[in-house]
Formats: sequence, structure tokens, C-alpha cells
Amino acid sequence: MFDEAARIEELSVPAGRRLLVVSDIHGNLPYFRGVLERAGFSDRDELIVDGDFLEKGEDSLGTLRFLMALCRRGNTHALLGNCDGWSDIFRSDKGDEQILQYILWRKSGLLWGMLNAAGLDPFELESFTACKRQLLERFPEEWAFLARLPHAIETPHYIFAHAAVIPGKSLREHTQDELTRCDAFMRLPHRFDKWVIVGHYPVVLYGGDHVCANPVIDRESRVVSIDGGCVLKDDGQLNALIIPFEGSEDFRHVAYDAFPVMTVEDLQEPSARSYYIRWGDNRVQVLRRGEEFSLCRHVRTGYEMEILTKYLFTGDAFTDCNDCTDDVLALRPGDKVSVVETSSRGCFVKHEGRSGWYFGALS
Ligand SMILES: [Mn+2]
Repeated sequence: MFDEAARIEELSVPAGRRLLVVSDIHGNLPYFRGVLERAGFSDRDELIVDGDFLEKGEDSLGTLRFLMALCRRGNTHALLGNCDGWSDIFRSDKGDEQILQYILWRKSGLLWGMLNAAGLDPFELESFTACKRQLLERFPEEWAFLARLPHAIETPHYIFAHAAVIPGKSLREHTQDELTRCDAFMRLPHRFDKWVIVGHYPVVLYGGDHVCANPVIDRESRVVSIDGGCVLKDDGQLNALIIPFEGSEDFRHVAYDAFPVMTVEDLQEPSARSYYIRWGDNRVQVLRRGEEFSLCRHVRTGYEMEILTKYLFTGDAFTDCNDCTDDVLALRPGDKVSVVETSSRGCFVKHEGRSGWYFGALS
């Protein structure tokens, strides 16, 4: 199905209006509301939701309904990501067994939410094929909304797509797959006439030695990547890219996360070196296992760092681990930080989108 032609929507933005862009909400309605409030979103802005508003987080159905209500106001425009294409399940019963397995494994997501809202226990279902007809009848507006959404939105100066655009290829010749599934799009060489604004790939994964969840802007390629790792990363945030008016390249952003904010009291010098161990490249050898911290060697690079022992997935000598860094942030008294983790040595915090350690006092 995803090799089918993509639907493209053209949008003209009224003069003087801000464009706000949010991607990869992943069912996290409090973060979505939070970032809109922080951006001061109003009826005099245009909001683009750049795909993957569903799945992985706790409230996909609630997020969908909130998004539908925003779209009814006329100034919100959503497009589909690779996690949102659920309306396709009514075109064939072929994959129903796998879909049911997915629902039972995740215990969250749009279908999980709909089944529960319809009073159906997912664990009691004999087959998904019969009950999905019930879902179709029970949630007609939700399915109609999803079935209409485009895979890209184009304005005179920007293309909004969930994951990627292929350079040199007409937007209208793209398949759904090409726009919604490419990983690490920013690592590919390209140069676009219009700015391409994507989500899909958490921007922290572009960092080598440090972790920063703020949007990445490549002015050579004309690509902006905005996925702050909401839901997917423990220290993730939801970004809203702010474009002051159609045609502007003066990109700004606000970010939202739900961590407690505290004030730095002591000056801290940054570490001379640091490393970021991340998903997909997270095999470590445990050199000394401790109660709270363990000294580990990252297998591929040989880099050694202390990792919170609870971040090690197994008790083995070689194990995968949660995303982590030993980056010590440059901080000054008065800086506001979000506290992600506390430990006996210090806190793992975020400062202006960058995650790392702080060993001084907080108030
Ligand atoms: Mn995605």
C-alpha cells in the first residue's frame, strides 16, 4: 500500500501569519497542549502537524480527537506519518493477525484506545477482522479524517513531509513510503529549492558526543529536522518550529517537556570530552558493576563511561543499554534546568535542549 502515490496538499498562508510546525507527538496529548501553549498558538497562526501524532504514547485516540477539533477551526493542517496510516486496514484483511499481535504487545495506540472506548477487551478478541468492522461503524469521523489526510503539504516556500523528500523528484511523483519512512534524512546529500521540514528521526541521533533535542537547521541543504524525541527518548521534548511568516528563513522554536525545572547554584565547567551511546549502537561491556553506577566500555568505540546501572538491560557482562551520555554541561548560577534523573553524584538535566550531568547544588 505504501508504494502508492502520495497525496499532496497545497496551502496558501495568509500574509502576516506565523507558521508553527509540530511533529512526532506520538499520542502524548499533554506535551502537544503544552507546546502549543508555550508557542502562544492562536487563531491567527497556522499550525502544521508533520506526522506521527499517533502510537507509542499513552493517548492516541485523545490526541487524534484533539487534532480533529483543531483542524475544524481551519488553521491547523495535519499530514500522515508512518505511524498514522491506520485507515488502510479496511482495504484488506490480510495483515489482521499481525495487527492484533501489535495491539496486545503495545497495549497502547489508536486501535487499543478505540477498542477500549468501544468496551471491547483486546485480550478477549478471537480475531481482529470481525471487530474492526465494529470500529469502522463506531468511529466514522475519526476514520474519515485519517483517510483524507495528505502525505505532504506544500506552500510557496516550504514542503512539509514526515520523513523525507527525494531531491530532483517532483513532489507529486513521490510514493507514500518515500515521504514517510526514510531514516537519517539529514545525512543524505541534497539541496532543495524549497525548505523541507521533516520529523520522524529524533534529532538527538544526529549528535556524536552530546545530546541535543532542539531542531536542526541545515541552510546548505535547506532542510529542517524537528523531532525532539517526544515519547521515544526518556529526556525527549516536543518542539514547535516557529516560522515568523511565509517565506521567512528566520526559524525559531519553543520546546516542551514535563520535567521539574530547577535553578543552578554553582558554576560548572564542561567536560573536555563526552560521548553519546544511543539506540542501535548501544552494546556495552560492563567493566565494574555497581549498585547505582557501572563502569562500562562501549563495544564499538572502546569509549569508557559510568552508566546508571538501571540503564543496563541485562545483568550480563555484555549488554545493550538505554541511551546515555557522560557529557558534563557548561552551567552558570541562575541557569534554569529540567531535572531528568537524580543520583547520589548529581543530576542528569536538560539545559536549552541539551542533556547532560550537573554535579552542583540546585534550588
Ligand atoms: Mn515516523
